[in-house]
Amino acid sequence: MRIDVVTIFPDYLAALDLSLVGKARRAGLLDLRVHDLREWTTDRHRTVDDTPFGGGAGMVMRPDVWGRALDDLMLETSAPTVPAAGDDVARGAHLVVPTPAGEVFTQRRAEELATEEHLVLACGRYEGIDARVAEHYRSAGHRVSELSIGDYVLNGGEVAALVMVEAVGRLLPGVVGNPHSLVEESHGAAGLLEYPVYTKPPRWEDREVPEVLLSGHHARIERWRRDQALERTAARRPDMVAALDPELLDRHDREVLAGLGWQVVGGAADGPDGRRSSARLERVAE
Ligand code: JEE
Repeated sequence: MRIDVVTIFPDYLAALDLSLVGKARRAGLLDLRVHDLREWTTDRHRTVDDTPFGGGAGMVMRPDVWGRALDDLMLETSAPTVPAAGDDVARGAHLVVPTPAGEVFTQRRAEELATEEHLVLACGRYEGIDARVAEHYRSAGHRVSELSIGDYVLNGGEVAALVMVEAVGRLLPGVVGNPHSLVEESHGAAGLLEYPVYTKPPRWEDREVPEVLLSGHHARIERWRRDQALERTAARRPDMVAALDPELLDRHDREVLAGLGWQVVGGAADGPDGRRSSARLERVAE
């Protein structure tokens, strides 16, 4: 996979030389290039921003500078063709624009982006990038994703780009040494938080590792971990419990969740007018 990152702070992306992503680059699995947007300026002051039309605080990044940069980088691989309605052919690079106004970047989005041959990440600063840039590349037939890494405000797109490159990079074939870890993750993606993990020493600061983990009883360990995952998820992420598919819960799971105030409702002829409703988890009032 090739990833181009464009930013006015290329040094911010230096962390991508390290660790897993750095290893993937050295192994030739990831061709990652970081570019300084100012290389595409034409004036003496290397200006990338201007005042917002309509007024308001702050500055906005100019579309002409971004257009020169992205034309160079997005057309470098397969040229885009304006697709016919319903056409789904490859359209050159996929443009990713981190923005606080974007759709949320999730593991699913990371998995989708990991299937692309070429990503271009456009890191904005100030109040962001002139809105015509995303529109233009979309109408030119490129895939364009405006994505936010979460509900908090950053000063620019660089940290979000780091997050996205790391999340996508580790999904590339051959990057994570042990593909078993990725298989376990996609099980975890069945909708629960991870169970707690422990290592040596077995006693530390008067705290013991839970006895069951030292027992060697594989089935009991599995059940204990599942219970811990259910308890954690109920305590920390009730939204994830509500989104669980009850079909994937065994009787013991349901008992644990009932003890935490969650019950399975529906799934029988108990919808409005006696119609069958789909089963779901609901918090019971206490
Ligand atoms: C890209 C510039 C700074 C700060 C206006 C009005 C927005 C832009 N999860 C995420 N948080 N922040 C970003 C992100 C921030 C960026 C840029 C990404 C480019 N900035 C900036 C404030 C505002 N605010 C009130 O609502 C919030 C605009 C991001 C991602 N991905």
